[in-house]
Amino acid sequence: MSARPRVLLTRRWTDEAERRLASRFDVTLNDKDQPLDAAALSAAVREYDAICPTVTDSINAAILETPGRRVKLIGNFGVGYNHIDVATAQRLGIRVSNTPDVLTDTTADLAILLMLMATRRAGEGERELRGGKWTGWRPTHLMGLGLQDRTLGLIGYGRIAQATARRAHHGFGMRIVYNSRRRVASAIEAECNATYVEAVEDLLANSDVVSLHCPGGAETHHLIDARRLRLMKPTAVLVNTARGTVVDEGALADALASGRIATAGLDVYEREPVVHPGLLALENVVLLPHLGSATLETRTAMGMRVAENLEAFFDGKPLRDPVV
Ligand code: 8YV
Repeated sequence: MSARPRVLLTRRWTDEAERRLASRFDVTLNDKDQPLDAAALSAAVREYDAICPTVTDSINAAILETPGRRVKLIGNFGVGYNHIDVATAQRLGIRVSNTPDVLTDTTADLAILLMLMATRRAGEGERELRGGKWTGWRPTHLMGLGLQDRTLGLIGYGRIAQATARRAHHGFGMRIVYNSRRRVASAIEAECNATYVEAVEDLLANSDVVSLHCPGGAETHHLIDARRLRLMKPTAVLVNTARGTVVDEGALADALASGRIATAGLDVYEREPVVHPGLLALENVVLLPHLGSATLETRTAMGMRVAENLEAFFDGKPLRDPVV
């Protein structure tokens, strides 16, 4: 048996990140880059000292409780860890780490991209042009909504929301309001002149753009449902770079189809990679395939951050990014 800890990467990573892991550990790569099924994840729990999953792996209680368990650390590739049953991991003494910070700016950029694409009808325009349906310039063609002096309402005000607020406020002149479990320090509010709104309902009613930045999981499941969508302005835009489960997709498709809200920009879905057919049928929604952190440098940095956590753990040092 190898003296080096056995580590499984459940998906392919960037070359540089895979090389770093392989230089220190006995690494198994997923050559086909297909999501692992429950049987393969259970086998991994028995066979590896550390598993490095992504959002496409459901590390639930049944997987973690696999008899004959060898795994000691789940080094998640990503900041969000709603696909891992961390309470069960904690109970079993399995450590869990994640990759905060390194994807903050990249994901905030994507929130802004969705905001601009949705408000300026970029997807509609490109489909029209590529479909050979563009008849030429005219004053009333595909008119959108400008962001200057509009109000951006952020739900959740962690790292990514704050980075989005900085771009929107200092770059586009937007007013910033936010709702989160806890009000942030006044120095953080001052950076973007952000106003805390205690009730989600008030934020929805008063925002031109609503951008979601809360974690996924049971607590935020369908936080945006039919009732709350009805509170939004008919001209409003909903942006989701957080987790698909935060929004009731069926209710959102209805709200967009009936014009109860104007448009939406989505990067995440309730049942990825399946997208609600009601959304696919609409022109007034921008749909991206979970690209929030998808730049070469960020995906490498995420892999390096997982490596730092694994190295610390197997050197007997504190985890850099402990979840539990
Ligand atoms: C990742 C993300 O690409 O880090 C997260 O929480 O949503 C994405 O940026 C993906 O989740 C990796 O597992």
